[in-house]
Amino acid sequence: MQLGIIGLPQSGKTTIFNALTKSCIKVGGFSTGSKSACDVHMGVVKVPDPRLDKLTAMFNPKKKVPATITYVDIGGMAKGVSDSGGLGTEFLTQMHKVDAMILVLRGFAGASGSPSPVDDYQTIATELLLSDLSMVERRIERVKIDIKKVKRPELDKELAILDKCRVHLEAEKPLHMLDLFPEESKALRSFQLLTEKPLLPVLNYGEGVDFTALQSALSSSSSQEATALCGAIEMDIAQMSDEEAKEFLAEMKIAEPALNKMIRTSYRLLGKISFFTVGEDECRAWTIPLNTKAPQAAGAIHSDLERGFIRAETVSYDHLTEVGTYAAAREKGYVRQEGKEYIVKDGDVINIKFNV
Ligand SMILES: Nc1nc2c(ncn2[C@@H]2O[C@H](COP(=O)(O)OP(=O)(O)O)[C@@H](O)[C@H]2O)c(=O)[nH]1
Ligand SMILES: [Mg+2]
Repeated sequence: MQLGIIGLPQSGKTTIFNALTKSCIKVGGFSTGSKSACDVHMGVVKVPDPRLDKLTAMFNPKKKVPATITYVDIGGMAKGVSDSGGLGTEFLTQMHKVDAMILVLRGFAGASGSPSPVDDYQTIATELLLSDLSMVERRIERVKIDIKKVKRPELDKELAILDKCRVHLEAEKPLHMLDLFPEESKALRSFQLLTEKPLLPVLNYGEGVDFTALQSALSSSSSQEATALCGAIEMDIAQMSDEEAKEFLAEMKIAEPALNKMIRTSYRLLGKISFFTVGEDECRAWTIPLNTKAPQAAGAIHSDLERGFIRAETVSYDHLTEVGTYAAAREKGYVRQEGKEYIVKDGDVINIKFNV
């Protein structure tokens, strides 16, 4: 899973990226997103999950492998970019690779004045919409020309989908809110439109700012829960040793870094869940979309497991940890044999039986 970090210049994208990935990339620099790949930073982050920690303590494996998210710090968003020649190519290339975007909104007093996260949210949302709209309009023109030359049913279908998108975008609604048939979304994917991806607002607040007021205004205007964190503090915490961080958090009376919450929120908002595999070699968390059937979940581990799937020996995390050992779970009848139609639940501990 890849998440892009976007936002206006100087909103704290690189600061948050550093905090997430424990990197030390220079903050305060300007990036245009158009010149070179150097403007783009990429890092892999382990998803904090206390359940995996507990399973690891139970099975004492050689290795613990958490789920991961790749974060990409993408500069290059600014007001008016979509009419002044469009978004940079490097920006677009990166955006097409991500599953969703985190939109960082400045919630601290900066060089460009007092914070206005709601306006900034609207500005970016509009830029993304306009970029898609111009892409769709250009495509429509092309298809119309092609239709005049040859008669192909696919072209008519494509035109119908594009028109549906155009109407939706003109009503200022992002494409991820458009109801489409599966084959329509599949066709749409090849156009690589930006508003098709979920956009998660994150308020980056500073000292002396009433962030609860900003956060609730933001949540209502973006019609989804906005995460709030203080990028500067998070970056400091990320650069401390584990010991120091623990002390600091206790002093500040914070249960855990706000970043952890942001990581989990993004996981949930993207409709992802985790299942686990356990054993002496490794305990591991795997990421799958909500409502995935057992064979496809097995495919997340290896394609052979999907191809040769026989059944999934399954026990829920709660049941397993309630009794403390796999043998006890079996004795209690908590271990189930699930077939091809089983829908994997968040926290399932699974052992795939397969034959290839
Ligand atoms: N007060 C305050 N300043 C911040 C915070 N996060 C970032 N900054 C500052 O804002 C400036 C821009 O940060 P940067 O991460 O480079 O923003 P980017 O352009 O979006 O990548 C830098 O001078 C940061 O030190 C924060 O939470 N509070
Ligand atoms: Mg930056």
